Amino acid sequence: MKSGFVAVAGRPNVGKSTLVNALCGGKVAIVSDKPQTTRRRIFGIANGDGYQLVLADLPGFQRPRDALTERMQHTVDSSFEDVEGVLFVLSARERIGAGDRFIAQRVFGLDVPVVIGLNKVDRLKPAHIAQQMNVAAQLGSFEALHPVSAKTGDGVAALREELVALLPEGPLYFPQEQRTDLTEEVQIAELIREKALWLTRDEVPHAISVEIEEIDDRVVRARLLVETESQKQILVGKGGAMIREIGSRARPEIEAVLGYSIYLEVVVKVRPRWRRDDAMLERLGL
Ligand SMILES: Nc1nc2c(ncn2[C@@H]2O[C@H](COP(=O)(O)OP(=O)(O)OP(=O)(O)O)[C@@H](O)[C@H]2O)c(=O)[nH]1
Ligand SMILES: [Mg+2]
Repeated sequence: MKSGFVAVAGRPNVGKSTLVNALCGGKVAIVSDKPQTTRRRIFGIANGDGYQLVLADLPGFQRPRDALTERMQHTVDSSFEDVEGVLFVLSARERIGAGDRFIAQRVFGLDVPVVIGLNKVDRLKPAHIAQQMNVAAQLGSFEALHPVSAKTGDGVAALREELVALLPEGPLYFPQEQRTDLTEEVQIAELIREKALWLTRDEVPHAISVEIEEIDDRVVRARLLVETESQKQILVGKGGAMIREIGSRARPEIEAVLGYSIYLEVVVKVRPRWRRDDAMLERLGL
């Protein structure tokens, strides 16, 4: 049995979580088109013939601006211990620049192999992909470089094999039917936040958090927290249209997590400056 942990690093929004989901063969982490979607470390577990690959999906590297982003960056910094390697994710759709070089300094300075995943190559011209591969190759002395599309699945199997090859002989760290270390409660809160992220923009996504009040065999009650009254109005929407939309998108996925039908109640609450409130962040598990 080969097993072990691989940390997934990269700038915000390059597709780390989408790629973790693709490597695990199912949804582990929520994904959105807004940066800073991932706020905590999430283990995504890929089980296969004779191996267990545990991927640590992480927040994107960033300069902290408040207590929340400080905690997020701390999570990133402390997640490189006891890993067998790093999957360094880049976006082929963007200029590979200073932000990536900053992360490269950190990950290539660790004493473990670094595999580069050049993501989002779908619908790019081969010449452009080749050019981005050249730029990526200059970031540091990598173990392997894989152009992939987390979206279409192109190159994902080869990347998975590469990562599995880094693993030593080891035990099963998680039961084989388990795909993530997140509790059901956190998975549900994340699914509600995901739907709210896709439907909002500008500063609103960053101000959203979700707290679960109650889960039983019929009902899930959740609170969607925002920082201001105007953000609340946006999330409630005209006559409650927005919050209903969030609920109806989240409910089927929550039911898939729980394995039974529920009534979902989501209310929007204002919690001024929760992102700077350490006690509140503790309570949210961030
Ligand atoms: N075209 C394309 N889009 C992708 C691909 N992978 C991810 N995306 C999109 O990129 C955006 C960001 O994806 P995420 O997986 O949330 O990115 P992330 O790196 O985890 O972002 P943070 O958690 O905020 O750091 C989403 O809109 C995804 O749909 C890909 O292979 N191709
Ligand atoms: Mg993410």
